[in-house]
Amino acid sequence: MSNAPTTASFVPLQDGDAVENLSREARRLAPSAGFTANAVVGAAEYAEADADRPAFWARQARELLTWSKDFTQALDWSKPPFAKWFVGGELNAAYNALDRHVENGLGDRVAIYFEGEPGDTRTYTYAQLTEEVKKAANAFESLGVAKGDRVAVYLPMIPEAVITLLACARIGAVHSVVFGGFSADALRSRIEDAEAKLVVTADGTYRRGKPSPLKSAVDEALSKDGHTVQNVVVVKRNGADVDWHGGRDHWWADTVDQASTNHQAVGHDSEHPLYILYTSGTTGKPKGILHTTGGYLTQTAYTHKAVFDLHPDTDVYWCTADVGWVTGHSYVAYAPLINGATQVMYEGTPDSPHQGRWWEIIEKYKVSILYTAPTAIRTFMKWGKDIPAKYDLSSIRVLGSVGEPINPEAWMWYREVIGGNAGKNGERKENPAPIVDTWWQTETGAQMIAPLPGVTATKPGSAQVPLPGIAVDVVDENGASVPDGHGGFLVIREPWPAMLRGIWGDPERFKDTYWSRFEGMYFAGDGAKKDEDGDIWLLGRVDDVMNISGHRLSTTEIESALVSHPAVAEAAVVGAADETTGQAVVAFVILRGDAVDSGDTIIQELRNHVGKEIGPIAKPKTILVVPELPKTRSGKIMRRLLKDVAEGREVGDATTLADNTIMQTITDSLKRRK
Ligand code: 6R9
Repeated sequence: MSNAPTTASFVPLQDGDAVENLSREARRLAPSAGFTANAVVGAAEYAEADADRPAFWARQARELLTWSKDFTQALDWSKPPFAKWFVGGELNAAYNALDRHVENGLGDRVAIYFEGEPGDTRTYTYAQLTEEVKKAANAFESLGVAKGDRVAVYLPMIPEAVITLLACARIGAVHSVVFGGFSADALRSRIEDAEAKLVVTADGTYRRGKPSPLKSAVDEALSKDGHTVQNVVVVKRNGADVDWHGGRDHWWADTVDQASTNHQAVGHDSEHPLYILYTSGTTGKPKGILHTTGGYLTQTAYTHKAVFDLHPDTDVYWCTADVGWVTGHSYVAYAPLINGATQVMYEGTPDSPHQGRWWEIIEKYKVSILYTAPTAIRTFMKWGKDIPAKYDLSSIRVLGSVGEPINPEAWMWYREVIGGNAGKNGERKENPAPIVDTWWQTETGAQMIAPLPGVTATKPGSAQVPLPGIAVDVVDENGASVPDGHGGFLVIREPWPAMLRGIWGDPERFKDTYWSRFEGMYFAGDGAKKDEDGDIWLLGRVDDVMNISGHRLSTTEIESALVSHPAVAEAAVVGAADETTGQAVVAFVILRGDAVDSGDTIIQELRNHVGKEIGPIAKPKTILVVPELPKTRSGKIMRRLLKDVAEGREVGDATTLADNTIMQTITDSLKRRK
């Protein structure tokens, strides 16, 4: 492989083209002249934002949103780290996502093309979606939900998920979505922490052709006293039998579908809470990340327009993220609708009923902007390029990536095989679709680092540049900015509109977690490097947070699930490099003296136990039973050494261990088992 810089718009993928060292990756892919000429955002935005950040965002806020009361100040940063954006302004998120488009004559534009896993489809125009949201808002209000109340949402990827979120936003209720793949226990702790009044769920969904239940987990989560839930609204999705709690449970069809389509949206304060979304941190207890209205909607809408080069009248946009994750909030439920886009929503898995399902959907709806995660791309690479080659993907013009670092091989494959496909007969595009690798977090609310597709010459594997109006830096241990060519910690130096406003019910934890590591800066928890051009390369988490298929899980959370099993005395969990999922969960466990080490049986039981405690995505890929764990003199488990074992490397420096023979004991015991 050649590492010579190139400005060619397309570099074909060579067989065996492996880039072992990211810092040697030097390809540059400039946007085509045609793309740049039609781009909605140009290079001038960087200079405008640099000149006056709050003024830049104030312009975006006024252009992208309709305010029922204009704001008087762009940013109040007088009490850091608690920011207020667009002070004094009032707006309604649902009105901005729906009613105003209908009022502007766009009522017949398709808002959502829904594709269910079994093949059922539904289409909602903006006018129809507005009616559905008004009905849901009326129904929720009639069940006693008022402004400021919390609503827990435990739904699959069906239109009712978006309808529910927007209905909550319309009445000023705060939604708290819990991913449908999380267990009843995880659901209960989130319902209790947020003190939710209403739960919206479905009987179940489909997973790889099989019905998969949801309502039963809600029943289990609410089976113990001590929660605040008064009502449960249930969407009939897969027709499974469900237990029914009269008085508490209501079918969506009997409540929402019957409600009036008249509902007046009133403005809420710019800083009114919009939602809580729980995410894993370095301790066992998930954090309820709080987002508010005006700033969040401004930055999600701006980035959705600028980074995907959105032309709302012609593009068909598809973000594959589940609404249970932040990407499904910002870039499915909110930004595309605020921007008046047409989007595809798909319920199921990429291999159901066959491995070409996504490409079939893209061909069918002529998707032009696709936003997905590296783990999916690597899975498609494994399945082979012959599968997408059977479909006409010529409509695609922008490809987005999010959730974890994308390795250059996957980046080039994505660009060439998906972005370069000009028809099912193997024709190639002269200018493959540009790739935008977008770095951001649940906490940042919206994209922070990403190329602009009509401006930036992209580099395979790098998110590259902070977006206009965003001040990102890489600093050393002491908080000093590192020179180009060096690595360190990723920080954000200035407040940004979509920033989290806190951790639900825990302002101290908000300060400790994000603002105490470096004076006056937000610490993201990621390692990063500036290359010789000053472009940013993300290097993964520097804390005990793992990234499995783009989903955040904490080592501590899984360890505490493991030790809650009676057979386990101690557990240590690491994220080991994995070809497909980025990282995989590897657990080292010490069994209790009286527990019988029955080999595969106990391992299977422990995996299922973690699945029950947290959810199937948290199940360790590998569980290794060991006699000891490596600990420092202060008792801290040295996960670094376990990671060496899990990744099959020579074990690194073990001199700070309290007992430095332990690593030998562990490797010997694992060898004996093989
Ligand atoms: C949006 C989302 C956040 C963590 C973040 C980082 C990793 C996300 C990335 C990326 C490299 C990218 N991450 N996007 N790493 N390149 N383009 O994923 O939010 O679930 O909160 O995860 O994901 O480590 O800190 P969230």
